[in-house]
Amino acid sequence: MSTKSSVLEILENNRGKSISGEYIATELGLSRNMIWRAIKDLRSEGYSIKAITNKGYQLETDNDILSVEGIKPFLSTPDLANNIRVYKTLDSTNKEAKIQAISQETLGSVIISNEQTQGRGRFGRNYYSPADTGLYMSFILKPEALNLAHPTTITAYTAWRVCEAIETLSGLSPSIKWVNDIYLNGKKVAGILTEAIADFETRNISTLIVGIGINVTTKQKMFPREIQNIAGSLYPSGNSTITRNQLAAEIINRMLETAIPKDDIILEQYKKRLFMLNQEITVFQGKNQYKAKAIDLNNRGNLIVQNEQGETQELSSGEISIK
Ligand code: BT5
Repeated sequence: MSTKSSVLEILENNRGKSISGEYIATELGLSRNMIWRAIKDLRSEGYSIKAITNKGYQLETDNDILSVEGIKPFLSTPDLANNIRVYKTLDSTNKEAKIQAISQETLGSVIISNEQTQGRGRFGRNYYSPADTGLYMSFILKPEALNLAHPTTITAYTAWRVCEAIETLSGLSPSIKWVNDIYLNGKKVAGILTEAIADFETRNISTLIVGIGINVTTKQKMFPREIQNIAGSLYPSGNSTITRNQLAAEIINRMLETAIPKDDIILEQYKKRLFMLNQEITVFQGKNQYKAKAIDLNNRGNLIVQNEQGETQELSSGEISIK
């Protein structure tokens, strides 16, 4: 661990409190001068650290820079931090997760980025991922460790857990649009992209990559014109009561919980937050589209709809939009 990282860990653990340079130096077995240099480096990276005479250094509470050190104090088990990698910028955390999964076969790893230059949605669509105002993370998961009857339930599981993390920290009440969108006040504030790495010989899924993108403090006018009417964020004013490190930790604690509940519990929690049941929707499937009513969710997480002729259909993927 570098000096800078060790100093940051102490400051993050004592966020908002003053810690003397002498204490930090003794704790790390380093000189006060080395601590001062680390503080200088951290400041140049954007951390606001107050130096108070006779009291020491204080990391101010409004710092919202993503880091492993900043996530760690909020983890249910500090060891989870060993599985987390945080980047300033990546093309896509899902892409990086795939590369790391293939090269290292890591289990339960989490890739997080402050920005994505080529954030991806489903069907090759883009996910707008500006720096500093969003949280972009991908989990590398092994299906056998998850013990899910249907691997497709992982998207529902993630949507539930992300909503729950947001609810717990912020008191906001997000809801879910089948299959992978999280909404707040009629705007999409988060999306989930689940991808699988399959074994060519056995055709079994060897690894699941679950990507989550959350707009945390992105202001409405920041979104590109084409998604102005669709996208929103948890704190559209830009003033957040939570940090992205806290939110990341809250999601990691839930996603990497040792005992994942059975599929029926996952779907019950997912369905509770689904906002489209009993509503008229338009189903888009490839080039076709038709009007229908969303009736129910089955035990695989498929959406049951009834078309205008009264026939019911089971949608396992494809696109739906609400009229
Ligand atoms: C999704 O796809 O919503 C999945 C998004 C997953 C993003 C995460 S970020 C971490 C990880 N790494 C990645 O590269 N991806 C994952 P989909 O349901 O296809 O929705 C895409 C559509 O959402 C776009 O066509 C836009 O209409 C809209 N959109 C794009 N960016 C958005 C944003 N930031 N917020 C809300 N809506 C957005």
